[in-house]
Amino acid sequence: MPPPIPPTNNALVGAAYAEGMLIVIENVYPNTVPSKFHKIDPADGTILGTVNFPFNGYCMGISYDGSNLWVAQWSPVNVIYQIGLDGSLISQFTPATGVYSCRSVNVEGDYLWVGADYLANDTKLYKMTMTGAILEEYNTGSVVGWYMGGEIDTQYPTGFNLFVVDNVGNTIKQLSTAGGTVTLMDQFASPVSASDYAEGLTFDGEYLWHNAGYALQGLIWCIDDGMAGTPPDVTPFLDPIGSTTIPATGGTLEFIVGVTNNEPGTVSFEAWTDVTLPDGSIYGPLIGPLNLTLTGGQTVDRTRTQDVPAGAPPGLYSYNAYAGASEASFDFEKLGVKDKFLMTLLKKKLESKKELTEDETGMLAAYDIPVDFTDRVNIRDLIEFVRG
Ligand SMILES: [Ca+2]
Ligand SMILES: [Ca+2]
Repeated sequence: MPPPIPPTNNALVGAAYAEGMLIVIENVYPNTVPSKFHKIDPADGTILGTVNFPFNGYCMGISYDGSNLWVAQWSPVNVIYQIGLDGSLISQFTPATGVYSCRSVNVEGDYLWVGADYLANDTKLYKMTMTGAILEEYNTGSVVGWYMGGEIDTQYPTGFNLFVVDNVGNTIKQLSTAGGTVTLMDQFASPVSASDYAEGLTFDGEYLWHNAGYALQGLIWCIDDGMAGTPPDVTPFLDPIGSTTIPATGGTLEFIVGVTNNEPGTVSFEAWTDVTLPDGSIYGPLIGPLNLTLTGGQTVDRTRTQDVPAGAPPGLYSYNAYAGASEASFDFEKLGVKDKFLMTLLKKKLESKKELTEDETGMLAAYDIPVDFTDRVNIRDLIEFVRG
């Protein structure tokens, strides 16, 4: 995707992802004027808007908390700001990190993970409250040489979800903050050329986005983080009401279709139904796809009917429901003209016999009392008898 092209002396730095837009900071030279950020359409690189910061100077890291942006200013002073997407100032604090200059700011829930640089290979990582109180502090010089941008990748579990750009070695690193130390989980080379600077990093819910300082290659990169999205834990169910055997002349299936959210929180997912035909091919979707949202533990169900026309081929079908990554189904059978013919053959065969076994007597008796021969279970034995 093409980036904005910064004028001479300006540079693109940190990146965030907010409301479907890629946010990229442009530091504006010199540091006595406001820098700005671009709102970029990730589909094609179109600049949707450009907003000045409500302060002067150079920034680096930026991250979105679901409502507002958090940005680290490192020159002429080191301040962490919370600002609106319209550039309005909401809050700010001066981090108590001494000679370590805060560069990489990354929101995780109600906390900030802040990477700070003093000298190359002399860096620190802090966990801070949103008012700047330092909760955890780690020496990370042996893990990250110089923090640039970063982001929390929410597809990875807490403690293993911080990705940062390291200017020393030009790499993107996945850090572990679990167990009271910061260690390197994984790393890969930044695609930014050595003559440029690997700068911003953000996460759109599925992929990482990464940009260069001077845009020398004319690209912003979308990078697979190696983690696929996990569908929500939901269970669809199907319960037929009444017969699941459809006469040769056609009929109607009636059933309850529903889904249970097994997760404690609200989830959204797609749900639909279809039918597997006797030849194995799929017909449908019949219901949906519907975009459903269920609260934690919620079950919804509906009674529905499905017409099966006379022209539907005879044989064994299954009616299927899908929700999230799960599936439920029940079998039903469409009888054909052949089945009627078998019944007639059977009756003739039985009537022509002089002596009948007990079973055969029972079968013939079945013709004198009303039996639901549209229920395939009632005729399966009879068919085998005729064939035998
Ligand atoms: Ca970021
Ligand atoms: Ca992913």
